[in-house]
Amino acid sequence: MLNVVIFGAPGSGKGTQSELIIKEYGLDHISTGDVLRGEMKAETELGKIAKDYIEKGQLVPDELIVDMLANVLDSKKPAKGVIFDGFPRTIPQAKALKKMLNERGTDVSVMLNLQVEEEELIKRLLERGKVSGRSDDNLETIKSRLDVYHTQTAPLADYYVGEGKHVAIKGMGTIEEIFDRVKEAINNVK
Ligand code: B4P
Repeated sequence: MLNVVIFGAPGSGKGTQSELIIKEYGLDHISTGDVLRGEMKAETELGKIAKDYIEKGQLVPDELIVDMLANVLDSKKPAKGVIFDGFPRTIPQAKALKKMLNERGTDVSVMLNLQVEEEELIKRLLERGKVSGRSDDNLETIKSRLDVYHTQTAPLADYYVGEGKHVAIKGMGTIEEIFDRVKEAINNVK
């Protein structure tokens, strides 16, 4: 099984690179952001709770996300492996993911850390906001998302360095240039 965690600040290209990885390697895709937006659209209990957090640029509480992820993982029954996009975002989520995968006889193969300058992140998200209709792609929310990223999510890089799974990827440049770097990193662990 090839299990890839794609990691980075909001707007770093996680969703964008995930789509290319899925095509190239035939992995199943789990994006916690997409699942949450689906729940919000369907106005489920989880969706209503998530909406409050997402619109403030905050993380949805770990317990909710971990339960949600376990359900999605069981419904997929992945054949080749999974790309985890936007999960984990905190150390408790990373530990929960390890446990979930170990219980299913597998583990994280590699964590790709997309590194993009702050100014570029803001530019990309504001640009996306013009067409996405996403309630969190506005300047005020983007700034809180970046704060949350620095305080709660960025420390996860060290966790994966400790696990021997961390690979830094320069996330500036064209989508194709970045994907070449991503493929090189994945092919090294395959
Ligand atoms: P996500 O849906 O994961 O969204 P994201 O981090 O904003 O976006 P992503 O990184 O995938 O976007 P991309 O760069 O591809 O999360 C949304 C919210 O959900 C979170 O804030 C949080 O509240 C909640 N949430 C999700 N997961 C959670 C978890 N595990 N725990 C708790 N809460 C959770 O794309 C950005 C834009 O850049 C696009 O328009 C793209 O076209 C463009 N772009 C990409 N690469 C480019 C390049 N090389 N050059 C120019 N533009 C590029």
